[in-house]
Parts: sequence; C-alpha cells; structure tokens
Amino acid sequence: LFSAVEMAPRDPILGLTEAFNADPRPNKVNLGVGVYYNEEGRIPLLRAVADVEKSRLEIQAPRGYLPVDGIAAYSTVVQKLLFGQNSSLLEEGRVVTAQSLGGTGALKVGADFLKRLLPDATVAISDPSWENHRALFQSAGYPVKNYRYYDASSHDVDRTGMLADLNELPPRSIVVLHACCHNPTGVDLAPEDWKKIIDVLKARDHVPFVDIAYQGFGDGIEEDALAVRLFAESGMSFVISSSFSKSFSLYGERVGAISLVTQNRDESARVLSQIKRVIRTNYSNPPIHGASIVSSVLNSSELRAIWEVELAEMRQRIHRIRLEMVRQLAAKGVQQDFSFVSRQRGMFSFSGLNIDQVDQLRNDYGVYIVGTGRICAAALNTRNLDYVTDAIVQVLGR
Ligand code: PLP
Ligand code: TYF
Repeated sequence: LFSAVEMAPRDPILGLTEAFNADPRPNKVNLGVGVYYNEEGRIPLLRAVADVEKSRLEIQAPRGYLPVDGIAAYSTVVQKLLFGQNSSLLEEGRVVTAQSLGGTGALKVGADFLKRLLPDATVAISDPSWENHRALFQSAGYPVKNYRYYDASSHDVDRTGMLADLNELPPRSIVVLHACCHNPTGVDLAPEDWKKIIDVLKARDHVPFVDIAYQGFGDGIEEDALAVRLFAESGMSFVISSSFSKSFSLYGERVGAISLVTQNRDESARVLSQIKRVIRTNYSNPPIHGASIVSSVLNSSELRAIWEVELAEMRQRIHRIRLEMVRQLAAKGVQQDFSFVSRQRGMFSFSGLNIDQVDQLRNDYGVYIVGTGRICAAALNTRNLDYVTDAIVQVLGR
C-alpha cells in the first residue's frame, strides 16, 4: 500500500525548528518560527490565562462535546474584538462566527466553504506571504496567484503594483489580505491604502479574505482591527480568519475563529449551517480548553484588563528590541541603513539578508532565520541580541 509513497517536503519554517532542536551548540538562537518569547527566552504563560486555568481545574468541569461551531460566548467575544464593542453589523445579525483550530483551521474551513460556492475562482495572496496560505488554498482545490506587495528596495509596500494586480485578477477572485503585522515582511498598509484596496475589490467584485493572526501586536487591539472595520463599513460580504495563538500565547491549544460577514440575518443562518457542515465532516466539533480560557478572560473586566497589559508588554518589548537591534548594527559599523526594522510591525522583520548570508548565520553561528531573510524579532532579547548582531555584522562584512 505505502511502498510508492513519496517523501513530502518539510514545512520550511517548522523544519527549521527541527534542525535548531538538533543543533548541539549552546549559543544557538532560533529566529525562525513566529513565536513570541519573553526576555528570558521562554514562551510566556500569561497571568490572565493561568488564573482562569486554575479556577477551571478547581470546578472540575465535565468534558462533553461542544456544539459544532464551538462555544457561543467565545464567538461573541471574537466578534467584539474584531468589529468593536458597538458594531451595527453585530446588532443586525450580519456576522456569523465559528470556533476553529487556530487561524489555520479558520483558513481551511473558509477555503473549503468558498470552494463549494465559487468553485472556479482564483485565489490571490501577497508576494510574499505566509507560505501556508498558498498550500491551504491549493489543498482546497484553488489555483493560487500572487499580487505584488513588498518592494525590497524601499522596504515598503509596492502600492502601485498591488492595486494594479488586484485590478487585473479575474472578476470575483478571492483576495487574501493580512489585516496587520504582515507575515513575513512586517510591512503594513496605511489607512489610505486600505480605502483604495477596498474600492478596487468592490469594483472588481472580489471576495476579501482577511487574515488577522496578530491583533494587538502592531499598534494596539483596536488599531490593528482597522482593516476589518473598514471592510465592515464598506457593505461588502467577506470572510475573516482570526487567531489567539499569539495574542494569548496559546499556540498549542489551537484557538481561532472563522467569521463571515453577510448581507442580512437570513443569509447568516444559511451560511452558518454550511460552515457547520464543513466542520462536521472534518473534525465534528472543536476542543474546549483554549476557547473557554479566552472567553473567560475576555468576559471578565478584571482579567481582560490584565490581559491587555500583558499584550501591551509583548508589543512594546518587540518594539524596544527592534530599536536596540537597529542601534547595535549602526554602532557596530554596518554601513547599510537598518532603520526600516524599527518601522516594521508585529513579530517579523524582513531583514534583506540573502540566502548565502542566511546559510552562514546558521552554519557558522547557529543563528536560525528563514531562507527569505525573515527574522522573528519576537525571539530576540537583551541576552541574545549582541550575539545575533555580531553574527549579522560578520556575514554582511564578507
Ligand atoms: N495566518 C498568518 C498570517 C500567520 O502568520 C499564522 C501563524 O501561525 C496563522 C495564520 C496561523 O495561526 P495559528 O497558529 O493560530 O493557526
Ligand atoms: O510564520 C510563522 O512562523 C508562524 C508559525 O506551517 C507557523 O505563522 C509556521 C509554519 C506553519 C505553521 C505555523
């Protein structure tokens, strides 16, 4: 049966962590995978999370099946975070949300649902994008194209190229957009850009698929939801995949959601029934633990306040370490201007290092970064930064 099975390629990012784990060098640094580490180099367990977990353990809650679309109180808090506390869309019943297995699960459920609705559509993702975007939509049966996004020479968005490419896609294409903290570049769209993009998507009848995996890591919880809010105002129907992996530091608990904005309550009921069908035929219903933590935290004003402080600490620490990285590289005599690193948002920094330099960093210094030159700035800290900037200086100098 399995004799002809070929070896599948490794995920380039998760594969890097495997190589890192196998590396015996004590001063190795993993700047590959997009995970937030604290100043001590550990994945934090947030205090708000630990508090809820403690009380959940005490009540010894039974573990029956959840509904197919997950915990209702969770979906409500997800919607409020995305659309705002007093969104008219929520009052009008124009948003449906289902709990998902992380942001990835939301993308896959959304892709499978859309494939039934728009079987012949094209999907467009940014160039570059999170590699899994392409793989996910392809595995749902879609052809996946790129739209121009990053301009390496300016370390900024290629605005003209992006708008032109969105204009040229076949009408009614599915356009995947990063709401904030673009992965892998760290370069985000400005409010004026979003308005122009929404105009094009509307004119071309495209379907926006907004992926928001880092809400709160850019400028703040509300600020980072700007794209979602603008799409909500636009009157369009669209899809959102969201995740608490990063903002609650709950990576392995797989806590995400798919939300769909419809035109009215009646449409919402029909759309939700189809989303539930996709979920039922994949994994029946989602797990309890992570989503119950998130809904408990967000439904308690006290715990929510603690979480907001913890999230702000993560956001601010990344920003500080970016500034320090830029300062150290300049102080160590690097000719190239690295100030763009401090303007990037979220976990990632597209460093501009080429594949040879990336290889040297790994082979000679045990500093692991993704082949594209993407650095996870959220894995830097005041202990490893000096070593990392020294290594970068060395590979730039050769
Ligand atoms: N979307 C983007 C842009 C991401 O960077 C990630 C990262 O993991 C995800 C989705 C998936 O999130 P999750 O780990 O919650 O599945
Ligand atoms: O881009 C990253 O590093 C994160 C984590 O298949 C990740 O989004 C990477 C690859 C993958 C799943 C998650």
